[in-house]
Amino acid sequence: MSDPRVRVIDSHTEGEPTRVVVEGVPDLGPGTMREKATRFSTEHDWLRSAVCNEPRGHDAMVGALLCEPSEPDCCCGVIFFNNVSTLNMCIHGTVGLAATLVHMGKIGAGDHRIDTPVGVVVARVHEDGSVTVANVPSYRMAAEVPVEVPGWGTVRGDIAWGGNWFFLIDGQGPAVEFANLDALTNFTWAVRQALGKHGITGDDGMEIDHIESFGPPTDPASSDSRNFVLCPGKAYDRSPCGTGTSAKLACLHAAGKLQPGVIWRQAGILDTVFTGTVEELPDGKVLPRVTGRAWITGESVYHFDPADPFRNGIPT
Ligand code: PYC
Repeated sequence: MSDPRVRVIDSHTEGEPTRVVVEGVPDLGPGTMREKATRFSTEHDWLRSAVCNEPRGHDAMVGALLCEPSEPDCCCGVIFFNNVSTLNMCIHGTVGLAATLVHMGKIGAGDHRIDTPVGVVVARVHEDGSVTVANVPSYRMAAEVPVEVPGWGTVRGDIAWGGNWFFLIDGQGPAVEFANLDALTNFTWAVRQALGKHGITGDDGMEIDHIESFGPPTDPASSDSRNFVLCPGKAYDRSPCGTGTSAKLACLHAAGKLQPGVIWRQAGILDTVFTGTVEELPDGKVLPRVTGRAWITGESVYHFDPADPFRNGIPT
């Protein structure tokens, strides 16, 4: 394996890290972003692991591969990934990517189309540096789906698509408080395993790999709800999770609890907030718009010593 020069720019979005690979991106060939993501997984998975896993990363790290777009009029394409696999979509990562492109002098305030494996999203960079992401169409697939979870009994949740598949639980399991991180991780991990065991999936048999538990806000003056989101690699999202917020917006709208244009303030477990709205689409889905802020935290050039036993990261 040759030693590529890989350069990354790190940021965090409301607490959740994003590491954008800006140099050393492998040639993923022609085709759609979905095809490129598959090629990245099958042929370059070592790079995903080297970027996200220890010793360079940690289990909460989300990587973003800056690619050539496949769709017209996009400023770039992106493939998100984490400690275990590629991700369909990531909104905190899109906010981090937009902040990174601003930092690099590649974009400024305004609308920027970004090609992802699940469709084109639009990042609007505001003058104050915050970013609003117009996500892919989102929808609630099923409401109040029961699943038997060992140790927890029957847990009910909504299944929704917000760019990833989510199981949304409200008012069951441990209280959504920072002091309960371990208990929330154990609970949501048990729910995820139970969904898999009982064959409960999203549309097209896609795995529900994000579990979201909701509780009341810490301070109703600053948010409407607080969540805990378990990501596919068992790390919790430090931000309120933008695709999870999109799924929540779709569920609220489907339940008649959120009208188009009305702002929902979703706090995460660290009490940072994403704001979101929905626009109704003709097919019954909604277009979520989610706003958050990201901060650049560092830049690195990586070395890949062939003698390093953990050159490609320590698998999670
Ligand atoms: O913000 O969409 C998001 C996200 C997905 C996984 C981690 N963050």
